[in-house]
Amino acid sequence: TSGSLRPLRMLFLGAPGSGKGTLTSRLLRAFPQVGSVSSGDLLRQQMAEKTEIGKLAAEYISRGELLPDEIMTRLLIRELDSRQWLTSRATWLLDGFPRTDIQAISLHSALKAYNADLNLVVELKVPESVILARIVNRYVHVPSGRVYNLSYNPPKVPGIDDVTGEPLSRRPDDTAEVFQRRLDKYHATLKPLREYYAQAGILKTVYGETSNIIFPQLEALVKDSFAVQYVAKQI
Ligand code: G5P
Ligand code: MG
Repeated sequence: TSGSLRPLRMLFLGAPGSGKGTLTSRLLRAFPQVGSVSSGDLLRQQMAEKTEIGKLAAEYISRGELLPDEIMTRLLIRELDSRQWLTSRATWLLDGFPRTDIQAISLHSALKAYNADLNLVVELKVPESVILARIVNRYVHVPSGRVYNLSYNPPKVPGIDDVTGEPLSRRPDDTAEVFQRRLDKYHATLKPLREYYAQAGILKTVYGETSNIIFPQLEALVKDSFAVQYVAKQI
């Protein structure tokens, strides 16, 4: 029975452009009790508000570099805390954090105290040629983190967010040069992170050239093993 199943606390691992944001939105529609936080979206919101972290983030992000581990860990734990998600009953999904083994270890020690550790890590594997073709067409709505692609999921009105009617923008780190650096960074930091979660016995991998192919695999991983309400038909 669902009574013996655990609440979902999941991390998405995947290269820049692999579809973490896109698949997060789809998962939240299928599993409406689950909440999500994207570290990149948090940083872009701080940048828009021109906070101290936002100013720092702008420098790192524009170069395609990762921000220091301590800063990211503090930011994300503060965010989880402010949403009252540091409890063993909470069910949530993280996109983009932890992304180094040091961040993983820090998050683990913080969550242990609340008996609220991660219990599923899903690595997205999408061919690099496919990813590169997507990025030139990406538009984002910064306040919500919603992502669009001019060919795959275009906004109803060009340049305008479907939900709020506010303007969309391009990401400053989506230029060919910076994007390549982000991909290289990802591959350089992935191995120890992946090993850490494989050791913990919670790492799963899904493969596919499109989010439509990946999504059902993801849905199955969550539906069968976690106590979360499932909405089969999505509009
Ligand atoms: P972010 O914001 O975490 P990345 O680099 O991890 O950025 P990104 O670029 O946001 O990841 P994504 O979320 O995996 O990619 O992909 P997405 O936006 O959903 O999809 C990409 C595009 O493809 C979209 O246009 C989408 O519509 C389209 N698409 C999706 N599926 C399909 C499909 O099937 N077909 C087609 N044709 N298109 C599709 O991090 C940014 C920066 O913040 C800092 C770093 O500087 C980082 O570079 N940062 C951190 N630094 C240190 N530690 C951390 N933990 C940090 N987190 C963030
Ligand atoms: Mg994203």
